[in-house]
Amino acid sequence: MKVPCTQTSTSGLRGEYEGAAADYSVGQDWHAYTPEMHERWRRLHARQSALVERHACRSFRDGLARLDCAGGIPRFEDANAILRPATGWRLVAVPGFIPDDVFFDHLAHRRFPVTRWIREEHELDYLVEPDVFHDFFGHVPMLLDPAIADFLELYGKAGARAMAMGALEMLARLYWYTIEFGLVREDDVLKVFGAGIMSSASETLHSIGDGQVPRLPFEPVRIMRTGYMIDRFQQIYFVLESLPQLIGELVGRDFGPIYEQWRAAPALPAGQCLPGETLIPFPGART
Ligand code: HBI
Ligand code: FE
Repeated sequence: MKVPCTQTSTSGLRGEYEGAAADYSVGQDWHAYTPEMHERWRRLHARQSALVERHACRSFRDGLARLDCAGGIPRFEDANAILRPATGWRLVAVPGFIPDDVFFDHLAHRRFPVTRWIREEHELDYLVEPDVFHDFFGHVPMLLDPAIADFLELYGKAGARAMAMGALEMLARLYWYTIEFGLVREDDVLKVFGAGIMSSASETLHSIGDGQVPRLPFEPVRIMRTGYMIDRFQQIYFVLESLPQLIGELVGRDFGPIYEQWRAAPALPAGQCLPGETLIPFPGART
């Protein structure tokens, strides 16, 4: 089933939205977490850290170590004491998925919205909505990387214009294939930096270990044209040569003409390569 890639209303979502502020922020209410919830976090953390050790990029591993959050669901204010002096970012608790414009405004001001609820026992590997494990474990370590910190602010600032130009989907794809499902090459080895991969054990192994799935070099316009699905493994991945490449190729670039050229065009199917495209070689690939 194909699921639309941007959510415009909070109805049908799991969080408790009543009582949230106009910017959708809420208190984390850390004391409301039960011992079972903390235990679930510890298990998720233990399982993912083992994979991270082998497959995550250096920045993610360093960031995760600095956050020291193996023992239970972390207090956002403790993370803020580390984030703020490092890259100027701050976490705000939210009830779950929030409207695009509100999400962009937070990012534009270096505030990262983190969902406060934790997934249920039967959905340990992957769920479609973000929960505290995805948002915190997947995203927050990368907020300590200066290139990602700058990219996310830029993304937030680009949001209003993309919406005004009817090109939100194009911008959302850029986020999806980098911040959520991005790979980076380090010492000629494929490493993971996307939060959507990092918070799913099976997608971690698929993204770097599957010999069949196409992997293309990072190219912003190609990405903005590429569709995606939110409820299955990705059918294509894009690979950065370094994290600073993300910001290097986008700062100062005018997205307006790109939006105008492509916004009415149908999305390229995710699994399909274009003539002349060269795949990133995969060591174990069968041809
Ligand atoms: N809200 N909490 C939360 N997390 C997201 O990743 C998120 C969101 N609202 C909008 C959104 N993402 C995307 O649709 C935009 O990046 C386009
Ligand atoms: Fe996410």
